[in-house]
Amino acid sequence: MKKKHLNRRQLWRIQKIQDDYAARAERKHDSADDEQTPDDLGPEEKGLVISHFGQQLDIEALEGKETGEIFRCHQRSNLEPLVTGDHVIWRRGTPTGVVIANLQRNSLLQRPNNFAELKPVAANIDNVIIVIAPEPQAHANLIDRYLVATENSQLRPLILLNKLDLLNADKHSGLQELLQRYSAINYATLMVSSKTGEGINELQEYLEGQTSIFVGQSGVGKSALINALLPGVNTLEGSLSKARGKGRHTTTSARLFHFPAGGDLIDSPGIREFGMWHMSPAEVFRGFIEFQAFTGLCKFRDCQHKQEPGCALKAAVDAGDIHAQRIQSYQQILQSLNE
Ligand SMILES: Nc1nc2c(ncn2[C@@H]2O[C@H](COP(=O)(O)OP(=O)(O)OP(=O)(O)O)[C@@H](O)[C@H]2O)c(=O)[nH]1
Ligand SMILES: [Mg+2]
Ligand SMILES: [Zn+2]
Repeated sequence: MKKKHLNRRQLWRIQKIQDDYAARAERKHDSADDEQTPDDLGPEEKGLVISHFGQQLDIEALEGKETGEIFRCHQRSNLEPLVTGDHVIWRRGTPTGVVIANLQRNSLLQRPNNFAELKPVAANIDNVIIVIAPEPQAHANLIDRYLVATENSQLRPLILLNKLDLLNADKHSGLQELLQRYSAINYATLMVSSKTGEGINELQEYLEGQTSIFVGQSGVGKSALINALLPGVNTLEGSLSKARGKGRHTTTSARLFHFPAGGDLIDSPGIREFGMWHMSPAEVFRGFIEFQAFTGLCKFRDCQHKQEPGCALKAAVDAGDIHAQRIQSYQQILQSLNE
């Protein structure tokens, strides 16, 4: 390769560009860490993460005369990603405060994003409300994926059928059968309509005093349910299909709301898929609660529960103790771990 000789002016320009670049990076680092000098910041206090948007967080004050008010903050860059429901130590500032520490979490719901990275969704929750509806169509495998996640995080799931007003006995008999399948293995299920209010009181009783997150496909009515449970919060719900992609109010980040009588609800963005690649085959198996009674009963220790002779799960399906669709779902998730 021909050696390139740079003249003095060219060298000077390169040096200047590099210096500018370094200075910019330094400034960026400073602003992410401490926008203000420490003197501009208030004392350390406890707060609750209500929502987060990119680099910024909405923190609710848990102390002092402004308890309950929400302040925009950024977080110290050395902290791990914070999520809705996290308890933190923060300091007020103008225009933005700073979160300087996160307190220990009791629980954490995580899910992979579109870039195959595992992201925390919400912390310190008790219940995961898996919302399904006649429209958009419910997928058993997505429900099962949520159940695997909740079973492995010691969270309590509720399978909630919303849009009961749209339920047509003939057209949606499969959906009712689907719900019965889960109540048969002792999962809590409920049918409601955020539109007519049917079942909303019962749902409220189930949720009050605890922290619950609404999850599920986009358009099933998670935000509408929160509006129905907490009139006046107005979480901006979207309208289905017609306006899809055209200013539809699809939820883009998780947000926490308080019940006046105690307890919290978290609205979360809808998803299309729930990747499970971060889980081990053993964790997936543990996520199917009705399989547990048959652990170790197959003829072969390494039974894959496919076509092997003496498979206890296969026998349970034949005896009507396990639904064939659940085994299918299990196999489908296992298969996806290798993709
Ligand atoms: N008929 C009927 N429509 C409902 C009901 N609940 C919600 N909807 C409608 O369903 C659409 C979607 O509702 P959203 O609450 O925005 O759905 P979401 O689950 O929050 O969607 P994402 O934020 O995209 O995840 C809206 O047009 C609601 O009005 C219901 O009980 N019955
Ligand atoms: Mg929503
Ligand atoms: Zn087996």
